[in-house]
Amino acid sequence: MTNRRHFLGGAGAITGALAAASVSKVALAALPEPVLQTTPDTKPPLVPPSGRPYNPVVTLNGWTLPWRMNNGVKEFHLVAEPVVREMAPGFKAHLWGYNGQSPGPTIEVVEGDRVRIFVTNRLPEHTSVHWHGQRLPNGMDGVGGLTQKTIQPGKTFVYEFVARRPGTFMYHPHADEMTQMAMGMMGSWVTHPKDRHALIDEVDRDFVFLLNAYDIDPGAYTPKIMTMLDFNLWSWNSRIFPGIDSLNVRLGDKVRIRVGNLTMTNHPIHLHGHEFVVTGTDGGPVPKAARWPEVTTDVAVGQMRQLDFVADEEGDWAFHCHKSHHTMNAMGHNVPTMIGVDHRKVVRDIAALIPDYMVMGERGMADMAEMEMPLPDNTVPMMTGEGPFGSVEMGGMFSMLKVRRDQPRGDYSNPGWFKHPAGTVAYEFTGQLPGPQRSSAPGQGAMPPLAAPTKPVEVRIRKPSGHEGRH
Ligand SMILES: [Cu+2]
Repeated sequence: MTNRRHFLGGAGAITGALAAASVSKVALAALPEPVLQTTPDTKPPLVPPSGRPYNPVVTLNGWTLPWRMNNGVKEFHLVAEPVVREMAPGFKAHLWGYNGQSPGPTIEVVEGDRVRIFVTNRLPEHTSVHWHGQRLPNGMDGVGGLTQKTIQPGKTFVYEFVARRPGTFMYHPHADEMTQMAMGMMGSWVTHPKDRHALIDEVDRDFVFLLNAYDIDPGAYTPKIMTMLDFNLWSWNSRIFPGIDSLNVRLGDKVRIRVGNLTMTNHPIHLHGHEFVVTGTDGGPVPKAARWPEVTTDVAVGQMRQLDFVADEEGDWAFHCHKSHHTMNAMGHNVPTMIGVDHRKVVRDIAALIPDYMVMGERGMADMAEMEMPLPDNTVPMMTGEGPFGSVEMGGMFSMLKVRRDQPRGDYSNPGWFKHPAGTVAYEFTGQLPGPQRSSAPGQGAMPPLAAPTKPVEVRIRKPSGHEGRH
């Protein structure tokens, strides 16, 4: 649901008092009313009601910020504030974001648009907004202390510039950045080309999302902001599988997916069943001669990648980060590998002391996905997601590209599970098995058998006390 709340009328609990105290009525009249979002659903594309037309993007589990036209200037109003984000059904996080959600809404404009963005700070500390990748006057770049004073709590700043270059960008604070990005403050920005562009094809479906990561202990609500590398929640637009919506397209659609990385590590993003081409970065369109087909592309920290492909294979295709630990949800990492260990005796001994003790991992970790292990409130299993054939055993940065012959144009709703044509699903073999072929080449590196020592080995040990012992 989209909420339109005016600053003075009926503003929510956190919102009204601060803003009213610091912004005069005259100034308020000049502000476009902030539009807030209360749910994490993927909103339908926002067809531009004014300005130059374009084919709008769809923000995965997000939305596009409406604007107001003021004498030819597109005016947006971002409100930096604490938010509650449902990261997956049953799991809510207390984050910081913009206009009711983390990430903030996507800002969509057209090359050449003059853009005015009001940023109101309802956080308990100062902030600023940096417009990652944009050409703009230095003083609009949003680096607190360097190019502007920070925006104090309760204050509103104005950024204004011309969106000079078409492409995929993002925005995030450049003030107490470590804290504010670890808390979820970020958003996407798309500048559409104003005319047909030699290097930017028109597409039928255009998706955008940001890679982000959190460290939230199972049962807790607030991310640990000091974590540098060992995050336990790897998310797309602050959602984790099975909470990430699928990307639903029609067979034959030209599809674009724009991915930005604001985590602390790189993410090799992998699409099943299709090859794509990286057609653009936050630096702009990639020259045609520099493009090649891929099925995985690494998105490094602080980068955006724009993937184009034709969705010409029907099905439910996995789409995920290829780091296997990034398709897991909150878990402990200090668990030894138990594959092949028969620890029945140990279990009996421990169970005598701790009745609820359970072993895990002697056959791999897949059992974890089906096990009904008691979980604390407000978390999700580390491997989960019910598919048509059982548990998908995934979490974190995992979703699906759903390609359907009968998906109506412009319809982004989930068509349900793919109905495979007869004879096209992997099946169990029940006949007589031929012997498997094994390599018979002699090994080069094998250890030679240990020969028994022919004569006793003498070892001399020097003890700290100074006198020698012979053994
Ligand atoms: Cu990853």
